[in-house]
Amino acid sequence: MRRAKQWRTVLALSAVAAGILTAAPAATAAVRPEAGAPDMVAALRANPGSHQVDATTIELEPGVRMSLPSAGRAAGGLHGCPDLNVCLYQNGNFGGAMLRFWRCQDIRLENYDLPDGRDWRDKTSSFVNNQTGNAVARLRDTKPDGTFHTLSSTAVQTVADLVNVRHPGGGNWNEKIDRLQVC
Ligand SMILES: [Ca+2]
Repeated sequence: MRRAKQWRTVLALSAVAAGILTAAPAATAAVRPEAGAPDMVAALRANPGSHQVDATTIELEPGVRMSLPSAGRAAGGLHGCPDLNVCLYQNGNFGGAMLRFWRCQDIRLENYDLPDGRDWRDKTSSFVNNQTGNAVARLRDTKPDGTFHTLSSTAVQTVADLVNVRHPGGGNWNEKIDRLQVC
């Protein structure tokens, strides 16, 4: 009688131990990956081949980076535009997403996408030319027939709202830039 009772107790303890052992791996496997900012995840997905540089910036290709809207972005440079860069902003007053360039090259903005998946063509509302040595950036509005208008910017220049810049083809330069000769 006594022996049978002891046996039942051993079985019960074994069951508890087994429960602990099987529960332990489940607990360690439940570590959750740190979730990225939704805009960051979307920006990386919209630009295949890009990679994250810091909490608010991705590199699209060498010489081309995009910063996401963020309160901390304006901490450095000129409106967040680092030295030697040309920076295009989605919104007026240097707001929204920012696309920046620091190599002399001819850029087609259709090659880069905003976090929402739309490309950057005709999306710029303000810009900063933070290059040096009076470097000239040429911002262009091209037509399907190959003709284009050019807005030349000599460093250092900031334009807070392209609505205020007259376009030679009529109206203003807001949301018309589709190509850029950086320098
Ligand atoms: Ca255009």
